Amino acid sequence: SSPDHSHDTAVVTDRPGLARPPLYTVLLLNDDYTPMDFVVEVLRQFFNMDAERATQVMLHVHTRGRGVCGLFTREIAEAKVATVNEYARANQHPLMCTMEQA
Ligand code: TYC
Repeated sequence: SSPDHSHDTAVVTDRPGLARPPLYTVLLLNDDYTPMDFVVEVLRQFFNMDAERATQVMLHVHTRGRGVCGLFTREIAEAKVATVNEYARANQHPLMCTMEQA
């Protein structure tokens, strides 16, 4: 009869050096002061969203308190968070961007 390959998946796929890195969720938090237009522009500029998607995400954050901007590797997520928070502060808005392991 045929050999049983049903347990071979890990042996074939776990090639050294090719493991996928852990992913991090980058989030925007709601606040009472940052203008909606500014949040939409942040999502378009730094997360490559079109106007419709950026508006959806902004309204989700506005109504639910937080929302997902995207999934990234740790270094990219850290850079996005720092860039957004620095941009918000430079424009004197309290907008907060954070990250957590997915
Ligand atoms: N709540 C803000 C307002 O009413 C809008 C807002 C949305 C602020 C999303 C932050 O991450 C945010 N102007």
